[in-house]
Amino acid sequence: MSLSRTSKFIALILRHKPEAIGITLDEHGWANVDELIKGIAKQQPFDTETLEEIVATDEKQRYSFNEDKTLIRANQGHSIPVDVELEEKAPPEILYHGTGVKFKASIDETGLIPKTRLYVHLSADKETALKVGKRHGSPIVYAINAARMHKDGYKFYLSENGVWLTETVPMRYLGYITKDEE
Ligand code: HQG
Repeated sequence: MSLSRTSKFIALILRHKPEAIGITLDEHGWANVDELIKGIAKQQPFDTETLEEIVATDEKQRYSFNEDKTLIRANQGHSIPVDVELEEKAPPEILYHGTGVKFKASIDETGLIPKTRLYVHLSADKETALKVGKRHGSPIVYAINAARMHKDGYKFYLSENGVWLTETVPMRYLGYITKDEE
């Protein structure tokens, strides 16, 4: 299996489904590295070196080890309720959210909600948002008035790998960017 496919499998384990390899996460989202390696190795060839390579080279820097490399966790993206000790931070003026056109009608009614994840995921740049949107078919990008939300008391967090997170984005802070405005 390619490194990137294995990385996606690790994302599934560390964000959504540790039971897929019979392990558990602690309250801060940490998995035991030995257990993770043994669990994956039951299903495909896998060792410490491969894990270290994936953590170092993953294109979105999705994972972190603790200091002595006995524990590993995903930096963000969880659906299981863990506290990864996110840094609360004042956001830039504008943040972006890319999604599928097919969700537009629903979003325009209720604003952005986290669906299965713990947070709504936002990016500091339009290009990243557009890429995220394309995962859901024909994409659209929303611009979020993050500075105003923050002023109004909404909390923002910046994950270790640079993803901005917030619990919900009410409609009044959302603007839709058409292709022409890109
Ligand atoms: C949409 C990837 C209907 C929302 C990416 C999104 C990201 C609504 C979808 C990270 C809605 C959930 C997260 C509403 C929100 N009505 N649809 N009211 N509110 N939605 O996959 O943001 O490769 O959970 O727009 O790079 O697409 O996994 O979230 O389209 O950072 O590391 O509901 O996942 O990173 O989809 O992606 P997702 P997302 P990784």
